[in-house]
Amino acid sequence: MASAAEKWVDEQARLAKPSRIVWCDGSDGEAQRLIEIGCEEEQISGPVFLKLNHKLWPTAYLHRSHPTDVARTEHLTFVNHSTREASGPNNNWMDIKKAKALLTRLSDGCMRGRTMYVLPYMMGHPDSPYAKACLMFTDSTYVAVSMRIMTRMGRVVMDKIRNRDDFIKGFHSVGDLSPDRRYIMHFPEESLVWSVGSGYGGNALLGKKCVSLRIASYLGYRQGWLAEHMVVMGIEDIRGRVTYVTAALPSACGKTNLAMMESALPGYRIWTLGDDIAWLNIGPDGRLWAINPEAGYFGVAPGTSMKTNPNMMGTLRRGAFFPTLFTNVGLNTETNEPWWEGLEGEPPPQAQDWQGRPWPDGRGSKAAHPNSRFTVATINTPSLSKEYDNPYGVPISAMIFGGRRAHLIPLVVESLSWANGVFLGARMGSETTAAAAGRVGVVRRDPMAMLPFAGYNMGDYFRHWLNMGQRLTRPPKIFSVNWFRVDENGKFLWPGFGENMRVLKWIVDRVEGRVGARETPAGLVPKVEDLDVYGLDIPSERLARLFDVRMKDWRDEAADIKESLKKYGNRLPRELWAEYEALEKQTK
Ligand code: GTP
Ligand code: SPV
Ligand code: MN
Repeated sequence: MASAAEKWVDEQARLAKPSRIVWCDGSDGEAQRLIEIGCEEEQISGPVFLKLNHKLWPTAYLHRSHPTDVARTEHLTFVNHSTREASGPNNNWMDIKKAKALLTRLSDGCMRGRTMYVLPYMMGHPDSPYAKACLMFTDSTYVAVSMRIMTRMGRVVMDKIRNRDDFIKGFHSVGDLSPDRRYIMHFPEESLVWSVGSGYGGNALLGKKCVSLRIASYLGYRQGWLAEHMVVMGIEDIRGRVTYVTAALPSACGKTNLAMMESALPGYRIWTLGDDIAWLNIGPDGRLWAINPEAGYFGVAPGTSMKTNPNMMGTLRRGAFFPTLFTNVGLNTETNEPWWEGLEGEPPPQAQDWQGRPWPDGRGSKAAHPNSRFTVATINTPSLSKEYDNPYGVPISAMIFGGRRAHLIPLVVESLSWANGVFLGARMGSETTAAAAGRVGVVRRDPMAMLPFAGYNMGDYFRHWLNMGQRLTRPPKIFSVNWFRVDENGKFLWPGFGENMRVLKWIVDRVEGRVGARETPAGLVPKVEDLDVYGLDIPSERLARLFDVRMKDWRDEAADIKESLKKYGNRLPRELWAEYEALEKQTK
């Protein structure tokens, strides 16, 4: 008898009408074959995969996506619960029947002449009680290969879902790649993602934002856990003790860099577990335990160098796990190497830009798209934590929220309590980046860095956070950070990257109760003597500006926070209004 998985795939294949169906097993040989197919497969600007210089970048291939398909498209992303209320003002919503009729029309025959790759994959380690079995299919060779890097894919998953039907389902087709016929739709009540018309990143690698955040956050809401847009990492101190923390920052705001930072503070180091997504469960000990459900990085290329992120450069050049992909970076045509803005060394004299056009073009255009990325397996990481594969994850002592704010927000702030910490996360704002289509550099509220990713009403999500706190007998402390404050010339006040360890050290010291703090309307900040700036060339006046709290600016900030919270109406927990009112009072 056919399993629920086989039945579902058959049914969808009758709609999509592929010429071939291939069930993938996640093996090395299969990855090799898929790469070979992609190297022969023509698309607009050359083949799907272009082999790069394997002497210098073992296992690396270049992929160019369609020029109109280079970032997540939030305006075309929908979360469809039975009622609009359940999806909330934070999501686009369409009536389920209408949405399915639309998708059915767009999907009818969408795979004609193409291969349907069926991908059984696991988010989380297969032995983890917190992991989820998933099944998606796609007509994109690029997506099939990327999913093998980003998730644990293969036979073990088929064994898990053979006799059950509670796996998370994903339908993906590039369609005709037209933005007019592009929809990334979620049906959380039936754990289904249906994505048509995009082959890029978070729109198409369904295990990532669609499943591990939008679908999973709703599962977490129902089942009592959290799915978050967070780094998971260990901070080892001079005594050799490791403190595990998570950090949520919006897209392209520094998670990957933080997750594998090379410490500028001697005696301290970072152990990497994950750079984008954390699933957090309450352990029998009353602590919060984090796993990274992913198995790869889909990281921002521009700005990545031996200076900013040597661990990532090591990961990319190691090539132990086959293959590594670069998407929409430039190509040094002399040496056949990938190139992007911010990589060390002189720009190549002879190159192609991310669309395959001759570069430099004399007009100062960038070689790499600002949201160009690499896809590489986590196990290649030199700074990989030995707990990476631990099915139970790691116990979390601190959670950090962050944003990209040129003004106002101090370098680091500690909250006063769990509810105050939830408010700290809920009021985060950040300047928009190239990770999503649309304007760049405008401040928007992005609660917990989850605005584009919460798979249900954000008001209910805040309530769920507060409830989680009540169930935790040993809750983590909650902090916020901002690496991006600038001076009057627009220059960053804080050096960032490896120097961020100085801030993490203070956070660990607070967790351990080793240092005090100073109270401000923004929250608790370090006392001047407690932030370790030994060996850092920064004038004390500049340092003080990182903690400047100006009442007038905070009054404007409070007003903006109020507007953003009002959107959630009576779904906003009373406790958060109380927190807001306390803030407002302090800025008077
Ligand atoms: P997503 O993959 O989109 O979720 O992004 P991310 O949060 O992982 O961001 P990532 O670490 O890739 O960094 C994005 C950009 O921020 C890069 O251009 C980095 O160079 C820059 N960046 C990261 N950390 C710092 C920092 O401490 N200071 C400054 N000034 N820039 C940083
Ligand atoms: C993000 O935008 O937060 C990313 C890249 O991590 S994507 O996979 O496109 O979502
Ligand atoms: Mn992300």
